[in-house]
Amino acid sequence: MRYTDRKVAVLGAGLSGTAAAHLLKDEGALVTVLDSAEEKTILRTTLEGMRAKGIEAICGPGAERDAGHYEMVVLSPGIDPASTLARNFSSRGIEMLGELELGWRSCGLPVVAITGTNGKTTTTELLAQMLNACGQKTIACGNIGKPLSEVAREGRDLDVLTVEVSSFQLETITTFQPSISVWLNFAPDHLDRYRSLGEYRAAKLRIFDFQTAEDVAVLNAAESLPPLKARIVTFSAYEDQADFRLAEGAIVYKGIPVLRLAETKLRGSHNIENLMATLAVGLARGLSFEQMVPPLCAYQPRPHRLEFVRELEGVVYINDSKATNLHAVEKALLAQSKPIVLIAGGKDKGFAYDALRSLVGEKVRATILIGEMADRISHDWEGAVPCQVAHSIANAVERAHTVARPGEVVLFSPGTSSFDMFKSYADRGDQFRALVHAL
Ligand code: UMA
Repeated sequence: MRYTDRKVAVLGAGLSGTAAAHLLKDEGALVTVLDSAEEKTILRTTLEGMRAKGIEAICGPGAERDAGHYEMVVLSPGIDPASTLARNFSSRGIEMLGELELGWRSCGLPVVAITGTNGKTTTTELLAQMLNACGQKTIACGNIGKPLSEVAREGRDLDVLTVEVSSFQLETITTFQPSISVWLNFAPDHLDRYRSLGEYRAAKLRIFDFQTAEDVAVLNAAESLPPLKARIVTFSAYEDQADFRLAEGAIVYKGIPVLRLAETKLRGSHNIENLMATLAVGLARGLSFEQMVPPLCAYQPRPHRLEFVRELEGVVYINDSKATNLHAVEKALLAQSKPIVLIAGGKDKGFAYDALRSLVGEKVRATILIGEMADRISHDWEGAVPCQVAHSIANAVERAHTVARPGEVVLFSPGTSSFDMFKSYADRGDQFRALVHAL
């Protein structure tokens, strides 16, 4: 057991911290979980489960004491390495690992890692479903919701791991080497964690750091990336020189159409690129297009991503609650052919909405704004489109219903995270859907 008798602190009692703590305990470590939140705010079953296994858990202000007592520390992705909790350890020179790195070291399986500001979850799911259907046993894990440490503990019989990776997870890797890395796209996000866009991008670029010439990098051809050691395969819905490109309603590889878009259930150019990246990974893993196309055509998009909710009085209602940054809203707006009544807004993540001003002016007939950002967005878009501020999601849906005319679409694409008013983007999307059904 590789961590026998090592005194390890795990920071964070969420999904990652809990999985890491159990893995380390199984590997013989003396584990303490530290979480800055008060004990009553943490899932009781989580704490009971850990304590029953002999894992100590310290919550609240006590979590920030006695860091010198530990030999190693494991960080949950949501905890900023610059936070007081994390700096208590790094300032003492204590070895620090991210949860992704910990899980990777114990998995012993090849990894396909997928990053990008948008489309990570769809591509991860699409790829996992396709690989399994083609006989390559895999599981979708990582940022999608199943920490690598949990996968490592389960010890399943798998051929490869399909891992969604976030910039937060990549910040703390030290050996993580995907045999295939996918870079879907890059756009402003998480400016509440990073001091600049460059810092966010640098964290994401770490996905390539430990790859060698034996590995593959699947890249969006429209992105300019630094020189990489891995073998490069490119895709793009816009660039003609890409290995996977778009022509006459089909994805084309080396001049040959391999997938007709009308046969898939995914819509929008961002989803075409997600499909291209998936095909590129499959090809790199030795699959033929004949094998890959049927499962890709069978894939049903997840809820909250341009999800059709209903048509009422000639108005189509779409739930795109997963749009937690402006790039995602841009894609959602571009995917619509009808005039739009847009519901947007939410938590202040540190960016302004003025980047969307001209596109909104072109495609949106009216906006209803919610949450912390409502007044600022209204200011950013003043003169481009009529804006109303709603005091709740129910009020926003009512207003949209009143404003929208037959032949238009009500698009709920917030453009930022949900935590000012909801538990998660899923909770936000579920509430929107229920309110629309109740109209
Ligand atoms: N905490 C502290 N001190 C702090 C900050 C947080 O103690 O300074 C504690 C909190 O009280 C909480 C715990 O840390 O108890 C939460 O840790 P966490 O935020 O890492 O959450 P997890 O439940 O472990 O979820 C994480 C990912 N969350 C983030 O990166 C913010 C999940 O991605 C991921 O699914 C999960 O690990 C499993 O791998 C979510 C996400 O929003 C979906 N990701 C971002 C995104 O996709 O944009 C990156």
